[in-house]
Formats: sequence, structure tokens, C-alpha cells
Amino acid sequence: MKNVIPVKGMSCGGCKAAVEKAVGRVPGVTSAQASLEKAELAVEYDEKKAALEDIKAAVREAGYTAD
Ligand SMILES: [Cu+2]
Repeated sequence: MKNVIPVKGMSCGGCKAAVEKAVGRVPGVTSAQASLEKAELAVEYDEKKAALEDIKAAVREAGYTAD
């Protein structure tokens, strides 16, 4: 399953890396690519193991806003 989530609050490469790392740790996530320019996160995951809400929660725990 692929999804794109709007993420607010990323302002540099460190933020991008932090979001990707946090989401990459969610079980079932196979790919996480954040874009500073678009203020979004492209994520691929196994929907049997991870829910979109878990991914958003990981973004929020890292300190950013996920719609
Ligand atoms: Cu930053």
C-alpha cells in the first residue's frame, strides 16, 4: 500500500531525516520518503501490519504535524 501524507513543520534535511527514521521504525513500513518542498511524506507499507494512523502517530511523536 502506498500513501502520501501532508507533514507540517519540516524545515531542513535533519527534519526530513527524523521523519523518515521515525516512520521507518513502524513495523510493516517498507519505505518512507519525506519531501521538504512538498511538505509531505510518501510511505509504502503492509496494511496488514501497519495502519495509516500508526504512521501519522510516529510523525507526531517525532515532533511534526501529520494531517
Ligand atoms: Cu530541521
